[in-house]
Amino acid sequence: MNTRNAVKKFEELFGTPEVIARAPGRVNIIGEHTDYNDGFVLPAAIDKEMVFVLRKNDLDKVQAYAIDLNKHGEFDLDNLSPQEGWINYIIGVVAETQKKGLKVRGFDVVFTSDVPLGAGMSSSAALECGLGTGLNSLFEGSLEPVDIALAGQAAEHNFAGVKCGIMDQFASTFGKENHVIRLDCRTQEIQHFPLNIEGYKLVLCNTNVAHSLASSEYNTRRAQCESGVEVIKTKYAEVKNLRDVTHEMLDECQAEMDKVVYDRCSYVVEENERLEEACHCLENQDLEGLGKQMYGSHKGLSEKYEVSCKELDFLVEQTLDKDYVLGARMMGGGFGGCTINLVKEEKVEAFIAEVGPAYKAAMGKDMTAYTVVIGDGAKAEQFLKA
Ligand code: GAF
Repeated sequence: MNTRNAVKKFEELFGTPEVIARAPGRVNIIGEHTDYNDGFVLPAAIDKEMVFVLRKNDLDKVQAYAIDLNKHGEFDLDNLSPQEGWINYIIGVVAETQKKGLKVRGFDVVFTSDVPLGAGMSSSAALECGLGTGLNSLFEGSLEPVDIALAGQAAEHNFAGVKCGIMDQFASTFGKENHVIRLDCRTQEIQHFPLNIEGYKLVLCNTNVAHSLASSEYNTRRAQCESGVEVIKTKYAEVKNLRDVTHEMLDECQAEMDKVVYDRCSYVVEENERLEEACHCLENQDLEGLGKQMYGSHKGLSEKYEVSCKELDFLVEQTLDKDYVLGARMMGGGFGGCTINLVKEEKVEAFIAEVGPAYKAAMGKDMTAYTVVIGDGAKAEQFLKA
């Protein structure tokens, strides 16, 4: 990531920086739409990140410059109400870290990113966690990483209007090189698992579509899961969330449930099981088994949870006749973004060279491919002039 450019721009606009902070985007191996159901997820931070250059000012306002958009924005600290566009995320992080006790005063910030926007790699969590980490350092706060991650999630809820779970912000904050995170979204317990996929690579294929449905349908899915739980609770009072539900409970309540709600709940129960199985596979170096779980996840997301789209389905179908691809599935919230593929290392180039043109011919759009490396989570450091 071009930190030097960001520093140069900052010096041009505001003077000498005080803090440099960075936070990555994420992939998710398996466990999709399970986080807000108190279930499990298996994400990892990637080698694509957002970089922030910051300094305090004495103006009681925030002055921001987004390098990649070539846009300036500013707001007063005594008016933290939501606004349209990218500045809303900055306002959200300031407001939500303040609520957690950080004393944010006026500051200047320049930021840049190589996390593709709208690609399902969670550029928004990179923004929230990078800025939160930077502000905590700039204002010598005592927020713990978990507070910063939760402030990021709250910014999504209260400013962006997406009732997301905790996966993206936890991955961006707690990522560890060469490890995936098995996150229990109920207890927030984190287990770092070595990602031993020797001979294979994680390849992301970006559909380059971001359907406008994404945030409204996301909130609808969450509401459907909650309405399913309400029905199950009438028979099983101890059930708090879909995490607590078994197939037997669900089937017993099927008659009282809308068919769509039943399908959504059934997907979530199965996806938690697939994740458990995927973890066993990773522990036993059973990459074929892991790949099978990934395909199962995609089928469920497409047919029962209905968050896929024709472009994502096409990219997954393209892998089915390729024995060097062990698994493929849509990743993230859905309705566009990327597929994640487990591809034999020496075939990665051939894979991209074959699927890219096939996608263009069928969908009329370019596919962008990324081979990702698993990296560390958010960090901040004092700026030291060279
Ligand atoms: C988005 C959300 F932000 C996450 O919390 C998660 O629910 C994901 O969609 C789906 O698994 O990235």
